[in-house]
Amino acid sequence: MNILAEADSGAAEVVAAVLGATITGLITWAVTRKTATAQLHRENESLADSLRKKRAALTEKTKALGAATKEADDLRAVAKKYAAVRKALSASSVVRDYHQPVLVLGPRHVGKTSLVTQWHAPWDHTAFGSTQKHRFCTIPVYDFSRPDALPHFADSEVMTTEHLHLKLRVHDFPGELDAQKSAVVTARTETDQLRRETKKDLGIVLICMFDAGEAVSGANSQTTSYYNGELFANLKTMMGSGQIRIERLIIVFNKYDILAAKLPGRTTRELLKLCIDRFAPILEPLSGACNQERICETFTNLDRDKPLDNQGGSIVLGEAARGLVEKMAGRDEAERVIGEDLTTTFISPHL
Ligand SMILES: Nc1nc2c(ncn2[C@@H]2O[C@H](COP(=O)(O)OP(=O)(O)OP(=O)(O)O)[C@@H](O)[C@H]2O)c(=O)[nH]1
Ligand SMILES: [Mg+2]
Repeated sequence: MNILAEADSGAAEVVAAVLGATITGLITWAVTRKTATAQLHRENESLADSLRKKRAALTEKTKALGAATKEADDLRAVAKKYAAVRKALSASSVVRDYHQPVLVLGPRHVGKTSLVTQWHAPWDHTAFGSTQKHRFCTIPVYDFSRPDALPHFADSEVMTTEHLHLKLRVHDFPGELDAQKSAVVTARTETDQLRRETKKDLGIVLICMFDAGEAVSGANSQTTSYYNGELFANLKTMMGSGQIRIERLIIVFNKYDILAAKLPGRTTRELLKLCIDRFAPILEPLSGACNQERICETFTNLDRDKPLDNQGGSIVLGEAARGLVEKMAGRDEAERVIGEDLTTTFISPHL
């Protein structure tokens, strides 16, 4: 009996222990599960929140992308238009005229107007009287283009072509002392305009004409008083102060036909030497006014009654234009266009 009772009480203890452990395990499991569930719930909430925020950010970014895409499309359209405008602007060009001032000086009847007319209206052989007042005319000498030379006024990034027209502005004065004042004023105003127009250090071209026939008889009083007038003194003063500059001094011995007829059998070179010996002292007041290499001389025959015998006028024209063409188009181009200098420079050491 006791043995049985002890056995029962041992079994009961085992059952109680098993039950206790089971209940404890269940409680622990339940508590752990609850904690894990809460943790998962929190994590879930946080993830859901993060997802919400990311969705909102995505929506914003999608909106921004749409706006940027639209803006890019608009800009592409503007760029297309701008490219078309640039193309049109760069296709436009600027036309500019540049003038080389040329002053034709000399006493009465030496042939100043004959020279100017041969350049300006070579077909005109009608008789004309003495020139009564200062006149000028424009003579085209050379046209060329410089691509991409100038910024367009509407868009300075667009470069346009410049079409240049090089011309001579030739002044014909009456061969009287009174007209010399007007020649001096013209020299100054033309130099100012030339510097403004070309923005280059260019000067005027002076053509001093003589009647070559006087080389035999000696310079007449009209010739000596014309070149002894204040003209050269005034010109030299202005040169000294930089107000004017002589680009080229061309001494023209006109009426070669008369000289040759008076001294038959002489060569052109001999006749030229004679002219230089006779006329160089008259030009003495101009000495030092410009570099010797800028001084040259040539014969001309401009008799309006014998147009087929006319000679030399085109040589003077080329030399009057050479400086401007060289400065604007370059030395090589000037040589190509005007060609060889056919004048001589025998007089320059005398001046
Ligand atoms: N024989 C000859 N006559 C010429 C020559 N050149 C000009 N003449 C003549 O000389 C005269 C005067 O010529 P112009 O050209 O009027 O002389 P200018 O220097 O303009 O004279 P002004 O206007 O009075 O100062 C005209 O009858 C011309 O036909 C030439 O080379 N030979
Ligand atoms: Mg004249």
